[in-house]
Amino acid sequence: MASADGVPPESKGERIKRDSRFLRGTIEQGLSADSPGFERDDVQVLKFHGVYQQRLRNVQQTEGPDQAAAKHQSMVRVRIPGGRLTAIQFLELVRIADELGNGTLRATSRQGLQYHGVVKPKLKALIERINRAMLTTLGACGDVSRNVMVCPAPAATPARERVLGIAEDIARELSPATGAYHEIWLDGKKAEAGIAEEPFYGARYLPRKFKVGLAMPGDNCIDVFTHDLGIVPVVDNARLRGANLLIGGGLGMTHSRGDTFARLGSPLGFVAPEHVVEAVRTVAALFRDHGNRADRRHARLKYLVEQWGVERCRAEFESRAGFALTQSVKVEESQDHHHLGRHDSGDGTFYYGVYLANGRIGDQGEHRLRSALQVAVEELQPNVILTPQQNMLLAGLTEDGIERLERILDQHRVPRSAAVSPVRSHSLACVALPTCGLAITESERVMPALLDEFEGALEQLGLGHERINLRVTGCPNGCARPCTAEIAFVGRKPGRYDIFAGGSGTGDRLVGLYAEGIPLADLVETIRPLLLSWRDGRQPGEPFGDYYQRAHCGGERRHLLTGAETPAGGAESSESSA
Ligand code: SRM
Ligand code: SF4
Repeated sequence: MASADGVPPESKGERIKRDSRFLRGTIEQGLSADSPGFERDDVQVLKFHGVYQQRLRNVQQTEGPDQAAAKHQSMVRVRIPGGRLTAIQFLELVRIADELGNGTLRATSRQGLQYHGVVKPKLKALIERINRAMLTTLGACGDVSRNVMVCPAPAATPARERVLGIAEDIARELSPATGAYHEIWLDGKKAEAGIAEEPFYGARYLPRKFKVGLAMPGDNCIDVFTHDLGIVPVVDNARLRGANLLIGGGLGMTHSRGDTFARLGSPLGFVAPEHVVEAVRTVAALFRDHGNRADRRHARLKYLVEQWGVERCRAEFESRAGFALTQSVKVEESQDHHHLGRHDSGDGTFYYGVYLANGRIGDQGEHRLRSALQVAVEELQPNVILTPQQNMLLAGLTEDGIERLERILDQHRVPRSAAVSPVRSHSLACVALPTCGLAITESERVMPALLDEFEGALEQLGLGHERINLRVTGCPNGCARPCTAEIAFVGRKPGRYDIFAGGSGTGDRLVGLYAEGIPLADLVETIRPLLLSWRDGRQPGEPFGDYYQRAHCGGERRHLLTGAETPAGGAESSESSA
């Protein structure tokens, strides 16, 4: 509702940002105070610094200081454009987890890394150490441009190198510029009054998070349609000719709000390579100036794109950018490669994708993944690249290096990637309980058992060799991108999930609701008849998601949560000319 002067009221989040003095708030005072946690407004501001104050949920609360730690601990997210790390950086990040976190690292679905269980007295040292490793947590969360994703396959062609360079430029260009981060965590000099601290973002930053991802030709492992701005490079003779832009993707929904929805990016147009960074900046500026600042549930770019329509988005874009958009160029269909196992990088070296099981890097009994990675990275000094599927590539290896790596994995009881089933290697689960404050159900912790059961069902049906991508989340916010999966289980009520189906390996189609409120123990049994009907009714080579759409949806598209017809243009697949 607009106020008397016609200006829409701003949400509480907007007020907190504006009053925070470019992300300072009272964080510095909070750090030295005796209390185990931070002030309420600072908790919001801290997100821009990559820090989420959390409490451990669904665990027996302990006594004394441990109880305070369980109630006030932090998740800290490292922003790593394209997921690229040196061996030295990776080894230091692991050491930091041991010394200042809970001993694990979590590779995320956007090629970042998270620490969990960081208590306030260790927070500053942890962030300082991350920065000393030439990495940052600034802008890993908050209403800014988030970690820029890029297909992780090592760059061995001029086009790939160029795309990588563009991703780094976008990340640099849209990083918050405030001096607050240095002041608070790195004892930097206090900013002088009157300096324009955020020339691009301004005092209120963006209305909400803004996500950019760059695919590679033929490879959609980054799920390019799900980003606020998806970039699809167009390559001719190994050279980058330009890029198609997809605007307005996003997956977050709220169960109780039928007017929230998942949306795939719509083709905006084609730009030359030298214009890509400016194009991203222009779209971010449109979002900054016109996004909804009154209702955070509607503050993502996708709602502005819905409201304006793509034609108006194009017109507004061109009125600001110093160049015109041309028509999107037809490109080859892209698949969601997981990059696991051994691959030739094309430059005389090899890379190997290690399966991390929902991104959690830790030692568990005999299965010593973290130790295996430490030994391998120490000895082989590879480049380390995190993937959008929460896995990790070790790159720049010789053939002997690959063999040595496989032996190290065996010694630590870590499965070689070839031994991981197609279903498991394409699966994703979000963090959820016990740390995520928004989780309704379990996800990461139940995924291994769910996958065992799912694989068992596929085996029994003679489908054990088939690949289906299964994604699980503890709520409808979409952190493991369930809305583009072939099958998704999404937390609905404690212990119960909605089942969705019908996404595709090419990522250009949203799922539909198949069953509601199914208990965890019944999920696989509920989906079994569908697997059976696919086995018996599919056309030769027809993937599960395509079969489901053809046989069960008849092309109809419904709101993912309410079952109502989707708004015009919303929750629709985009043209394949992306
Ligand atoms: Fe997410 C909020 C974890 C990728 C959509 N996400 C959260 C928070 C911070 C919970 C919170 O706000 O209190 C979760 C922290 C859990 C924890 O304890 O660690 C969280 N999101 C994650 C990660 C770690 C999931 C994972 O298992 O890997 C991913 C971190 C990526 C990174 O490195 O930056 C992660 N989140 C995503 C994605 C997937 C993507 O970006 O490719 C999405 C869907 C795409 C999108 O943004 O539309 C996603 N997360 C959300 C949303 C819904 C936003 C919306 O538009 O409504 C929330 C809720 C919010 O922001 O209020 C959310
Ligand atoms: Fe938490 Fe929901 Fe994201 Fe899972 S999808 S990490 S439960 S916000």
